[in-house]
Amino acid sequence: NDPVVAIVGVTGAVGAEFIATMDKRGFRVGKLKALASARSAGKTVSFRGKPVVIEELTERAFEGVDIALFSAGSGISRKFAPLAVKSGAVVVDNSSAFRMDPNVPLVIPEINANRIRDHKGIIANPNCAAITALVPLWPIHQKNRIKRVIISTYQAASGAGAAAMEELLESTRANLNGQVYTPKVMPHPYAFNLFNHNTAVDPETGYNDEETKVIKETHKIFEDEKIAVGVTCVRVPVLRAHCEAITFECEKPITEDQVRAIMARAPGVTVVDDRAKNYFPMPIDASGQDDVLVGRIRKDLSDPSGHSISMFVAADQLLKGAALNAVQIAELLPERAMA
Ligand code: 11C
Repeated sequence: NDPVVAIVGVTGAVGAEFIATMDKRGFRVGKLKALASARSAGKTVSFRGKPVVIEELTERAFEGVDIALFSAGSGISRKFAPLAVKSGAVVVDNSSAFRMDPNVPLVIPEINANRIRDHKGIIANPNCAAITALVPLWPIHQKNRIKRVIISTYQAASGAGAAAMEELLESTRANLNGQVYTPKVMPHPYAFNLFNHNTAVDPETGYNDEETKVIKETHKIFEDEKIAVGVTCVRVPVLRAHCEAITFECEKPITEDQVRAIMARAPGVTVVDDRAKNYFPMPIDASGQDDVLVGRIRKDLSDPSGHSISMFVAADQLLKGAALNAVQIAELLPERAMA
């Protein structure tokens, strides 16, 4: 018997990608339960060519569910994930609700798939800005420990959900038509602009929540509390796929050729690094792709000791940053093998 799979937040941008990713990867599903708020109950989503009626997310919605994929925000996860576990389901949660819980594995399969077996019902999917940086950094860290990394993000609208994507389109149209557009989703005008990531800024440290997540999640996933992480997270007017400028310093000297060779073999990475054509990772190329695109691999000239490298990466925030990573985790669940 194939597992009964529930998707919580099926009408969201990640929810739609859960369905597409399971379909694309041939993920075996006995029955799909499409769960969302009462507002969407009764509507349908299409899965493998058949309509599935959306049900309201309630406390009893998880009866008979084997695997539950959550992407409906931290509040929903905090309330309903424990209920799903109580009903016997294994939860793969996209929110930040349980990521730092020591009893919850925080998993990027290319890095720490072995942690999945430690789960006690919930496995957390990391933040997308963290996934995008860590997939390429991990194989380098394995060969030559990274002591320090500085990450600057260029984050797309998709990270803030379908409504933010719509706001980017609408406000751009309004701008081009000479109309005034009042932001509804984002805290600032989005068209032809960029701004500090739209999460709360800690009044003491000046860091926004997204930056704090990247720092903490790097330590947990790499199981290395000592790696120094500096990060600046910025929202840019791109529809889909995050980019990041990354500079890292290793314990031993490292050359760009060594990094290029490691990247060429790294799981989940495609090298896009053509200096002659000035062709490097772009969100438009990363969109719809599973891999993190890595390029602009070059010596960090600010470190004459030869221990530091800079690079530029792009990854589809809705896929590797969210739905794909979660489905990859679900594929490795023993519950699935037994079902
Ligand atoms: C963004 N990375 O682009 C966020 C979205 O911690 O899961 C996901 C937030 C999270 O805004």
